[in-house]
Amino acid sequence: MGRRILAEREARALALEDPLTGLPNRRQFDEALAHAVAAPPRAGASHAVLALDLNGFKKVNDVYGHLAGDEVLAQVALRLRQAVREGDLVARLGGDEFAVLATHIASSEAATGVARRIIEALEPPVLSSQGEHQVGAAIGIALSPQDGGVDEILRKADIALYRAKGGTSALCFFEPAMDAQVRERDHLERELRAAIGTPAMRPFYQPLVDLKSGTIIGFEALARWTHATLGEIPPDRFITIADDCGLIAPLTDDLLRQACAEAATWPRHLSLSFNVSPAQLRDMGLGLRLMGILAETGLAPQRLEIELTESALVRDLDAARHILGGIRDAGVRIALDDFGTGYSSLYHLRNFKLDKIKIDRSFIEAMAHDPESAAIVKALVGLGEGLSLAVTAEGVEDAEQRAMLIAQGCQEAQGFLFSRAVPAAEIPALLAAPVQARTA
Ligand code: G
Ligand code: G
Ligand code: MN
Repeated sequence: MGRRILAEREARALALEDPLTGLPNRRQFDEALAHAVAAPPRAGASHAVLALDLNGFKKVNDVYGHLAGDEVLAQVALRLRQAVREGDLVARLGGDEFAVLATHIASSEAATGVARRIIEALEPPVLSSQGEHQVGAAIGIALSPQDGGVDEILRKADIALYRAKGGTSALCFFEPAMDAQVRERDHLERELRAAIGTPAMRPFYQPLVDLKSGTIIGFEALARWTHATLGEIPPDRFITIADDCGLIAPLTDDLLRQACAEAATWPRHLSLSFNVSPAQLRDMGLGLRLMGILAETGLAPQRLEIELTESALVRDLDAARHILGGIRDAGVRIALDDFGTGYSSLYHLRNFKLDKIKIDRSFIEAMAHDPESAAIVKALVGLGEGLSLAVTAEGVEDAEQRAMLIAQGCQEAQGFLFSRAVPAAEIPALLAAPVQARTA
């Protein structure tokens, strides 16, 4: 064979093949898919596209290095190829994303069968030169012709994959309703991007109260987004979106700047509590930006308290330790939010030198009629005393709860009994109101 022909053949292979795994690449996958869709299956049968994404692959790269990551990908490629039928195409689309084209599948059950075989094939740990790695997979499935044409089908398998990753089942079929949801989410994401830095996005403030005296000791900033046509969008929803799409840092900086500037105008004994989302505890720049905002707004670090959930700490202990250590040294306090719903581990209380626990409102709500919840609240108050941690009861809604908490020695609380979160303009009135309003 001539040199030129060899070189051409090699160039073509390179253009269609992923060099790391030897699998077909996206281009070859697209060609094969177009080819398959052009030759429709028998009546009742389908071509199935399975979009696949590894779980925990980023961790392999981060912890064991890219070489180990490469080895794992090569092993996974091998297992995928063994798990599918002769004639099915396994491609690597990039990173830890793979796709399978299984043609002439008799039924959706048969597509499920293919997906299950793949999931099972990836269950045993994968070996690299650095050790064993557990990498499962999530799979989204779309079918041709049911789910649309060539340019629709992989996108729809991806939508189903996204659902599978967020859900409890590792495998998920595309459904038309998902398309609408994805569009709605995409719309919200764009609107969120536009809202950051405008008056539509601002913190409200809910007071923290000294239970016995009824005096206000600080405020928790709670994000509020008022959309011109969609109305109030709940923070749970837009914080999740911001976390997912890389907007959490600009959103937090904006809210924190507003809240710190506001808090700097309050009487000096009042503190500001601010929620930091789980995704942010991997953001190594967080500490510096936070210190910058304090300096810029003139709020003393001692007046700021950061609220975290335990799941955030646990996800990446070292990163959390690094980020929190720095701001804590500067005098910022750290509180563990929603305590009792996550790991509730004493290890984290000790290891992170936390300043406060906030007892989740589910315990406060249940306390009056459920002796076990009451016992847990009591135990947490005792724990706080023993470890010199402040304890705040969240979600106090009535006088009975308030009385029980006082009887158990709890000192601080928050909840609708005292006030909802209010806009900054209403804070002076709250501060001026007689304490009886919060002790009756
Ligand atoms: O404010 P509530 O009204 O609905 O808030 C719901 C959830 O959203 C709570 O868990 C709260 O911690 C979270 N949240 C509210 N404001 C913020 C914020 O500014 N940043 C982050 N990360 N979470 C917030
Ligand atoms: O997770 P985090 O503790 O940051 O959440 C604060 C959330 O609790 C906000 O959604 C706030 O509106 C809500 N909240 C504050 N006080 C009460 C209360 O007394 N009852 C209820 N049900 N929710 C409350
Ligand atoms: Mn909170």
